[in-house]
Amino acid sequence: MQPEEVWGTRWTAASEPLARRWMTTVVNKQSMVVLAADRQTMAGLNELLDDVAPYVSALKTHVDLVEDWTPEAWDDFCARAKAEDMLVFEDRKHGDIGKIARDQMGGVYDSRSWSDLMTAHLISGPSVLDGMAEGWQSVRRTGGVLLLAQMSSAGNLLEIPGYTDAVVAAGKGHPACFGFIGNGSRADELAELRAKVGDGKMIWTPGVNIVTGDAELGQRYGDPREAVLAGSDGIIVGSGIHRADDPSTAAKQYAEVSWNALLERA
Ligand code: S5P
Repeated sequence: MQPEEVWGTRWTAASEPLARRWMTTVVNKQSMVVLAADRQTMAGLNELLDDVAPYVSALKTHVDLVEDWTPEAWDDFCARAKAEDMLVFEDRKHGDIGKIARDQMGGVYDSRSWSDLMTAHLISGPSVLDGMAEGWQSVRRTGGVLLLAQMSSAGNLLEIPGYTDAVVAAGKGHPACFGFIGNGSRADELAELRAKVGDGKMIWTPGVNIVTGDAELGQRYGDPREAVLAGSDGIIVGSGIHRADDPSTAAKQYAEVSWNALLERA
């Protein structure tokens, strides 16, 4: 199938190269799965990648939770993910002023050199988008920011009236904004976010699991099919895959659920 057939108006409206790259990979791999690879050792991460690579279209990392991190091991891990046609997405949740966010993309982890995508809160204002764009430019790369417009955790302050609207207004027309993080655990709220965003930007959703309901430390889970039908363009799945008895089978299942929902939406 061609991406245009599967993605419809989203393909036409979201014409930036990274968005097109994502939508093409989803069609090639028949999977909207963004793997939240929240394991704490390099061996655990590499084993996970071996198990699930065919069913995952993007790899989401938290580089600072890895206990035995080294630049060499990390470069190797990212290279392996990229060879499997995955976008590498560091979930850094930047929130400082633009010039500091830019410089934090250097430092020990040097995330500007290996990440294709990165998260940010807009709490400090739109300079974070400009600063992060400069971060990638400084190593002659282009990346995309996913702005936190909603969160999956109970009691999060992004629910305060007006916040989500302000994030969408700032990100919608900004070239460095790849899209938004929406709340996958509440399909009705997600559908409202999609209406505000329109078709021009991606929405990726954490807080999805085949087992729905309240979970550890305030996390909430909704159904992945419902999230896609409500407008999600990428389902972020962590423990549903990396803590499963058989991560490969679990990843395959999430891939199938997401792909079938995307075809149903088309
Ligand atoms: O609102 C959010 C935003 C994010 S990016 N809620 C989240 O859970 N996340 C991330 O998604 C979180 O940092 C974690 O890496 C992943 C969810 O993991 P799971 O194990 O609950 O599926």
